[in-house]
Amino acid sequence: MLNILIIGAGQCGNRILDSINNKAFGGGRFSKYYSKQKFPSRVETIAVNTAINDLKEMQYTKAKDRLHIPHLHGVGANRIIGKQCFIDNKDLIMRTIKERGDFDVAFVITSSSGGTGSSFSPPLIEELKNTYDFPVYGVVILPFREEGTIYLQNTAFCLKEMHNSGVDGIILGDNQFLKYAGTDIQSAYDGINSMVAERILFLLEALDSEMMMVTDLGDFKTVMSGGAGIATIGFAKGDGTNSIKSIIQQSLSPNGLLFSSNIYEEGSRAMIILRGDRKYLNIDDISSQIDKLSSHIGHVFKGVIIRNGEIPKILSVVTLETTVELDNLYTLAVEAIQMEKEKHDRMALEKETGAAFSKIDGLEPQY
Ligand SMILES: Nc1nc2c(ncn2[C@@H]2O[C@H](COP(=O)(O)OP(=O)(O)OP(=O)(O)O)[C@@H](O)[C@H]2O)c(=O)[nH]1
Ligand SMILES: [Mg+2]
Repeated sequence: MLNILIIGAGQCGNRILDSINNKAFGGGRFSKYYSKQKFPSRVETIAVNTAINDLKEMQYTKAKDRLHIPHLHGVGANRIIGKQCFIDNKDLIMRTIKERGDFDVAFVITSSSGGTGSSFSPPLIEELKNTYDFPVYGVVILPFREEGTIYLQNTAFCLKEMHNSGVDGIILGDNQFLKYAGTDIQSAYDGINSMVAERILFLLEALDSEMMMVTDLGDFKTVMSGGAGIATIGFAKGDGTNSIKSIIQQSLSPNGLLFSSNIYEEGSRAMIILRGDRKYLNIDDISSQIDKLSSHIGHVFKGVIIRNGEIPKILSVVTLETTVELDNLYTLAVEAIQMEKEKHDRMALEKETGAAFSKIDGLEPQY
């Protein structure tokens, strides 16, 4: 049995964590009080936030799993304030984690673009790596591109700092790419959170299952250590009639992935996990499809979990060697940083020259 730690930092991280607990406890509003998590592993979840309201909003996560770091109401997307706030509260956060016991693996979930989660996560991962031996993975949600310059620049710095934190791999999800998940922003968030949660749960189950063909934490580590340290997760579900080959392909297509990538061009290593009734899982078909994939991207691990009566579901974890989409995002971020800097310089100049206010220098109000 594996011991797994999942931390959700900031509002986005908290909400995805809550979605994980929703599915893990069975979904009812009160299920967290009376039912046990449906994990094969021992999973500890901790939500960290500076905004008490974000923590209160969680419905499926126990109160003891919510850690409030007192700092007004969030850090307003300011990563400098966020980083200082992490330093000031590091001991409290690390003590809370230590009290939960030993772990085999940890995941830290956050948005890249806000203030709290994006500034807490890189130093938190660094602290975990310095303190413990287990691998730590970041699960990072990228912003809608039209959300503004501050969110873009935060993303660029958050990802770079996380990459340099000693993290064992970063799994990307992208709000922009997944926005079809809902018709308005709230339903898109809910849809995306649910997609990410479902995949993480599937992954946890696969790492800790009695399988017909085994993939384990060791394989996952090998996959995640491939490529440029960036990965994404694909998922697809059969309908009982489509072939296993086509479901595998679907899980690796833009429809199945959490982040835009042509994995046949950009992929470095992969792990494909198939779950369902034996009648859908023809090993020859699976092997030939996976061999085809290996010929494009190198090594592919496969795991098969037999579930009587279940239609097939497939999870694919793919690490990327290069990513055009991330390059494009960094180009946008550089423009955003320049725009903010020019604005800053203009304001500084205006302050110096006094601009509008200086017009009344030497004048007094007349009545
Ligand atoms: N997928 C998804 N994205 C979200 C959700 N909530 C916020 N976001 C995205 O997260 C980014 C904002 O980051 P938050 O996580 O809200 O920020 P925070 O870490 O709470 O930081 P501060 O509020 O600035 O202290 C934006 O790009 C949002 O689009 C959510 O529930 N799901
Ligand atoms: Mg917030």
